[in-house]
Amino acid sequence: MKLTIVEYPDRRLRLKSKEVTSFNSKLHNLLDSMYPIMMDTNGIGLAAIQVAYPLKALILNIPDEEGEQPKENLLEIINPIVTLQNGETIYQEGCLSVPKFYEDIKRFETLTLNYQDRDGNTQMLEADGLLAIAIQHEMDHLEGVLFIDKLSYSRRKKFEKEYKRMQKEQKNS
Ligand code: QAP
Ligand code: CO
Repeated sequence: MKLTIVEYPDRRLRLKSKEVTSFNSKLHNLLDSMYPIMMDTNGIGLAAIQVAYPLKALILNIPDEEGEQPKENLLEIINPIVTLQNGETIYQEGCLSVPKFYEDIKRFETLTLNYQDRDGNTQMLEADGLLAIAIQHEMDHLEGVLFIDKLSYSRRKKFEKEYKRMQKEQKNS
């Protein structure tokens, strides 16, 4: 399956993703195709809507202590539901759909999640650190929310300015 990353300001990023109901080869094909595009673009997380599929599916591959992302660490999360969330943490986030822009975002520090794996089996996950942050970022995509939506008015203006500047630079080259 040939996939491309949907980039801001594409309206598809605003769609609300639908529950996955069929855990069939089509879903497996989509998940299998999301992994290489995430790795090729230096991502750590990718939601299906970022490759134009409005489904409640996301993948995560958080770098380990050595900064490596072995495929064994790949998490595939379908139909996630947060059951517990605690604390506060701030991290400088980015997004494959909003390239080259990074800003501090406040999130919950720890999370407990129920979700399904690619075979439809129910799983539970307790997350903290970068994994907890990444899950919240990717789950926002399922609701059509981008990290730039969480910026203060002045930071959002800063983003708009930088975005317009990058558009002009791309036109001139
Ligand atoms: C979401 O983001 C995330 O601008 C995943 O030029 C971000 O993988 C979770 C990326 C921060 C937790 C903390 C962004 C790659 C990758 C860019 C990503 C870029 C190239 C973003
Ligand atoms: Co993102």
